[in-house]
Amino acid sequence: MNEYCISMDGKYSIRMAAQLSGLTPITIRTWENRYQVVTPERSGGNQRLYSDEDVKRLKQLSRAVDRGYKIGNICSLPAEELEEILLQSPIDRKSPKYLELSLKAVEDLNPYLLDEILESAVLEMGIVEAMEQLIMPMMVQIGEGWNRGEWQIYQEHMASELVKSFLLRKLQLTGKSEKAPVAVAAAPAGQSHSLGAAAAALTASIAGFRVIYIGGDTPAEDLVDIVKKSDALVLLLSIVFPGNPGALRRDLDTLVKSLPEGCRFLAGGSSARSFASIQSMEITDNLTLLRQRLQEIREERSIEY
Ligand code: B12
Repeated sequence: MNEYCISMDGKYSIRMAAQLSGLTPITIRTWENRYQVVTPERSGGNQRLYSDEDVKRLKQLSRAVDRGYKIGNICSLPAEELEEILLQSPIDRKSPKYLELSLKAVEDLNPYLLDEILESAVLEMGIVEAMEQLIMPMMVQIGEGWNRGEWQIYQEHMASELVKSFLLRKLQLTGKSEKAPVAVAAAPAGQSHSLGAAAAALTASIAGFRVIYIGGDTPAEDLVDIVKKSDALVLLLSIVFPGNPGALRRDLDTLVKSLPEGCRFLAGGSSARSFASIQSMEITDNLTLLRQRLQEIREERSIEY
């Protein structure tokens, strides 16, 4: 087992437990030694192995500490009492200003801190809300700042790469079921803006789809091919940048004509509305609506079968 892997019997390494609970491995070890918050099993090689229950407990404690409670005061509370505390504590009692903190981490070129801030935001807000209210607005603000000459291109690059790896890491952790309907997520030819596609991919995964994330710059004919090969129920196309609008319109026409009849074609991204006249391409303006729409599509499909 390597440090990130889940063991054969569904147990997590300390790295994975840290990632899932929003803590660091050092904090987990300290809490175990000082307060016996969990007692993980050990592998043959004496590595810690955490169960789902252990991770759940760590996550609860982490959320309570985020709200200002001292670990020493809450470590022995039963799960129900902890949940009570979490429900009663206003979410923003000690709520960090995530957007400001994230922008500062980008300004300071600190990808490790940015990653930690995004993890905390996801734990507190949920992944779709964190993408919608923090991660994508942060990217838009960086773009605007760069346009005004206030940010350097390398700051935008660092943020884009970190966000992309963050979203794809989360995607790997969700929606792997072989039986789930398939969604393909991409950005069209000539478009290297792939973060919207990654965000749409993760949203689909949360909505119960098995997602094939392709990324940016994907020709229409290839997308048709991928959809057919994977028997996808949904194609998600992210149109963030108009690029060459004539060529893009031709690609969208190709998709509408050539996608298999059962495949739903959903588009989004800040330039998607310019192509609203295209029939059979459904535009969804944000990720919350996308999640709802995808859940409806899944339900419709299970009624058909
Ligand atoms: C990061 C970035 C890049 C990175 C992309 C890295 C990557 N892997 O994605 C790089 C450096 C490659 C890049 C390149 C360029 N970029 Co750029 N880039 C950006 C930036 C800062 C963020 C883009 C982003 O991810 N935004 C977040 C998106 C996803 O938000 P959104 O579109 O509002 O989408 C929301 C919803 O619509 C929804 N959504 C998104 N996709 C989907 C899909 C579905 C199916 C659904 C339902 C919903 C959905 O999710 C979001 C949250 O609600 C933007 C700034 C901005 N304002 O966005 C500029 C921006 C888009 N880029 C711009 C430009 C000009 C370029 C370049 C031409 C620069 C150059 N001279 O080379 C090139 C073009 C490259 C190309 N051919 O594509 C301009 C576009 C201006 C315009 N509208 O004409 C912008 C707006 C910057 C600016 N203010 O000038 N860029």
